[in-house]
Amino acid sequence: MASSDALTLDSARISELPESGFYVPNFILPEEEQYILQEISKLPSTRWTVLSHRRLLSLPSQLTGTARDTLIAAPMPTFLSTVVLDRLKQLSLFKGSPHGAPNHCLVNEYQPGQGIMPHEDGPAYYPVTATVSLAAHTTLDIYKKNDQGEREAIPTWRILQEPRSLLITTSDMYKSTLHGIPEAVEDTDLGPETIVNWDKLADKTPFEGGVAKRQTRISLTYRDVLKVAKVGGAMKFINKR
Ligand SMILES: O=C(O)CCC(=O)C(=O)O
Repeated sequence: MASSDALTLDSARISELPESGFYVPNFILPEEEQYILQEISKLPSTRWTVLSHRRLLSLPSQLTGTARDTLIAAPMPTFLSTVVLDRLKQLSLFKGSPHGAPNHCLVNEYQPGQGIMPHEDGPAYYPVTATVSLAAHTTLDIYKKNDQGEREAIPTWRILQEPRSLLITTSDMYKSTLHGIPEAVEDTDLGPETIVNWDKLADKTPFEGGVAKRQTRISLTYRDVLKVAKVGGAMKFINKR
């Protein structure tokens, strides 16, 4: 999406999903994607938290406090704020959030075969999540909760996220569903019957055969952390650890 294009979410709503999920293909340009990827690659490997099924960076820092729900006030790195934050502002998604904009970004890197367990984003954040995909596609499974509030065993919906796309979840979609990325080396059974945002894809060609091999994908998950502590106030958390 060129920066001169008017940004609007009207045509981006995924109508099959509960309120509200939005998919914006080509949210950033290939050169903007390359810039962000290059800046991420310059960070020392020691900054990454390596988990068994992915690695992640929590920027500007990890959440702290006993409930791990507090951000120590700090600016977002420039490579995460220019381009994406500027463009998100035009969508007015975070207008009503406590800080008026995302103040935190989780950078996840997945190798083929890696994924993330089904989960909810939870109460530490204002209920809007904006995820930009870089370098490669993935599929995201969306699970309903049953009457007991537990996750159903089988996902009800599947979203395909292309490189450079933006996925937004808010409202009921944020609060009443769980999401996860299956650990797979390729995504299969892709098509209009199985992918809820099929008609919104920028380029169906790589997926039309129904199978797409996974490649290394980096995602940027932007959120507004509700509790922010100034450095002095944050010392009490640090001293407790
Ligand atoms: O990588 C993604 O697209 C999903 C990330 C995610 O679910 C999270 O960070 O909570």
